[in-house]
Amino acid sequence: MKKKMPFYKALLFTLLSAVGFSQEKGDLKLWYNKPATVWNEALPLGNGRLGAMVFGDPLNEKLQLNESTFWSGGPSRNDNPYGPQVLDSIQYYIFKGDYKRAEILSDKGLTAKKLHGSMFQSVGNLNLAFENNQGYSDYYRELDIEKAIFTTTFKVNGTTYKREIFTSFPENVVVIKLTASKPGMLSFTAGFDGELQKYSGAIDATTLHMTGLSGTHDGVEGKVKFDAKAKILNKGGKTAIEGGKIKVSKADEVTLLISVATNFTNYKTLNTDENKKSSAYLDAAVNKPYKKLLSSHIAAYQNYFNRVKFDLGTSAAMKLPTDERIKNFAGTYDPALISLYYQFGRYLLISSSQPGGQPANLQGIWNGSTNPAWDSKYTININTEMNYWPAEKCNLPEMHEPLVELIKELSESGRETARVMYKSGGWVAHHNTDIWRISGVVDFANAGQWPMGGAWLSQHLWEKYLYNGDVKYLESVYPVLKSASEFYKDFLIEEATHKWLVVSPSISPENTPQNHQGSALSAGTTMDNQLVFDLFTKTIKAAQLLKKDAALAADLQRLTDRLPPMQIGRYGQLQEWMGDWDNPDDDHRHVSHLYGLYPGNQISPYTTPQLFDAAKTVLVHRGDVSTGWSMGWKVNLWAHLLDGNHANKLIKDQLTLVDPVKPGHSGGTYPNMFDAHPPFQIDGNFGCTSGITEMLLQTQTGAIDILPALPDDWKDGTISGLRTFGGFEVSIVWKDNKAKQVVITSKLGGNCRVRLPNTVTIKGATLKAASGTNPNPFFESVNIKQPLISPLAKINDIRLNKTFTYDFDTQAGKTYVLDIKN
Ligand code: FUC
Repeated sequence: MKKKMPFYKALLFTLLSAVGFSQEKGDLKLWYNKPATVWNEALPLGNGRLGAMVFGDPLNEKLQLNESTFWSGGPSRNDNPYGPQVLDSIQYYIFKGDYKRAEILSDKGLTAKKLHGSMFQSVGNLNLAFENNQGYSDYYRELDIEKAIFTTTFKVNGTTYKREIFTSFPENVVVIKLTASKPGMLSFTAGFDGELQKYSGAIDATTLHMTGLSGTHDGVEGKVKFDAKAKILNKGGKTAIEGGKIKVSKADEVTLLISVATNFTNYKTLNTDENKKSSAYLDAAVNKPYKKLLSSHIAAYQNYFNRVKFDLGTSAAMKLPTDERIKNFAGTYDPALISLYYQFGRYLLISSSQPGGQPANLQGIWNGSTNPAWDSKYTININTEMNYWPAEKCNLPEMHEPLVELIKELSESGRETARVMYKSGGWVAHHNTDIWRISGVVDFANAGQWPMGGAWLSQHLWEKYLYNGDVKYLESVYPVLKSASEFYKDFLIEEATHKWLVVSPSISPENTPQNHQGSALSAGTTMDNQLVFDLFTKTIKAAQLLKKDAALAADLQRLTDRLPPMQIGRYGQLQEWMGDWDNPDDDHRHVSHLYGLYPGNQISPYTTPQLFDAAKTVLVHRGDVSTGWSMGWKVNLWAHLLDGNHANKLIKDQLTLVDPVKPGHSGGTYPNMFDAHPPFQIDGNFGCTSGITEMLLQTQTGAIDILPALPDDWKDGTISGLRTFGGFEVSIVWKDNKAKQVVITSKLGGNCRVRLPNTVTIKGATLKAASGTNPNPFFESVNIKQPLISPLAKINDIRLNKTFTYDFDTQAGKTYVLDIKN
């Protein structure tokens, strides 16, 4: 039976048509008129466990394959046991201002002596070498992100060829369908290859087989085994084994299924039978008709993808291939490229992070190398967190689950690290982790001596609760939150001047203050203080909600009151460090002290106007163009500074075409829409998707803030299906830069507070002018009762005076339509 469209969707639809919107077909495709010749032109497919980069070359098709658990090494740890012997001295030298000595000692006694993180590695490639495709014409290649399908078509001597490829979500195999417009035209040789292969050959005339072993790295022996199989299902023609490959001759149509599995069971155990596992996936898929494989894949994908629709309008620029659109973007009006890039971010998260699997790493799940940049692991001083900024608000909460699991596991290994390295309770992690959940200090002190990874990751645990309101969920993560707080309860140390409690030794990721002996080590950096403040505050709230640990909560409150305040320095800037050491010419990519502005909510124009102004000064000093992820972060930050035009400027910087072979130094976007750090790093994609959402809807300032940072260029638009704290789902239609209608569905009931630039009317509820704190407990108003030092900044009230804030009571399951009056 066909389901009736809910009334609010019908209403939204009518309104959209009235204001002239129609999501044109083709909006949600990346497409090209030539095959990929290099990796950053190839197009990504993924189902959370398998990743495939598809090149679409008519002569030599290549699928570069990844499996999310294929990492170098094996279960291992990297704690430096000399920590307790050096810790007191390091803290002493830092307080004395002898930073260099502290750094040297830190590298000796705290930095890992082996294993600076394992590498996520490529399994290898499936290659299809075609015999008759020379001189092809009418070439077309696309990635349809509405269906998660790659297609290429071309013609050779009057025959049209088509390849359709996807990584099936329900079946866990890669599916390739080759067709030709005339019978008997498909002749090719299929074979696997891979740098880490142990064996590659054919089991029989329709089954390819490759096995391999992960690399030995940083003194840890490679112990992850993979098993890859490809089954060839041909209609017509014949197949034969030829030199370890399979030759297909004169087939009418061919379906290939690729299965890859490893012996990984969990971060401590490698005892899965990879051969059996890869065969099981293959055997289950082999008997299903292609049409079924296709439809079940699309349905599973769309279950996530279709929840959010975004339309900024269309323009003639869309008629060009995607790489040319990126190249032209700065100088053309191409709003649909922004919505495409936005939805591509959602596509990438669905494709690289599925419940029950590994979280998206530095490259999501796509890595063509066996020795990738920064090991393609998890950098948790910004990058991993950024990957998950879009998850909840862009209506992909299930995609957040692998990160929650990683945090739980990291809290287990991190407990040992806290004990061995610092003789502290609770758990700690530093700036990197990997599939083995290492939690020690990697690289060198100036980058790695940052005992805050656990504090930042833990914010995700609490924030998920603010969206889902699920007390059972909160109970399941509470021990991790509590234990993260327990670490700092033991580790904080009093500094002599103000008697503040500070984290030491630490750094402000990965920046070095001027005149600091070239050392980054210090105590009480602003970001650390903000993170500990948030961690303690959230742990206290969770404990109260769950009616647990009253004594601990009281302790944490006492400690919170003694944390250093945020400070405004001599240039009117928010200080990055405890001392006024900032350099206004510093354009470092990390803007760690702005954590408090976003993703934190300690700085806002409504409650902390001086800090808001000081944060803006920092961002102006740092400048715009930087690495990909840094620009992605700045989109969010300018959105929280309520400056949509500046945020839009950053989107333009991010959507600058980067040469896939010679990328240069600044960040941007590769032809395949992957973010360029450079090199490729996926955080920039996710950061920018998050930032675009924050321009249209914010939820962290005690209210649902509608169109808080709409750029002048985004005159008309619509977005639907966004989620906010308190379990609300929000759709917004705007015209001539003004909100026209807001539709809010409540999942949990309770007070709904909206802030809008216009007055509104509502049906089915009574609007009241809002005053005081939002009574809805999921909307946090952060109370930073901390003294400001030298408050030079002026009060900035740019939005407060121009908005209207309403409260109305909601019932769970009901939808409310707010019509804008003017
Ligand atoms: C952090 C950043 C780098 C890079 C790396 C993976 O160290 O400072 O820019 O993104 O992570």
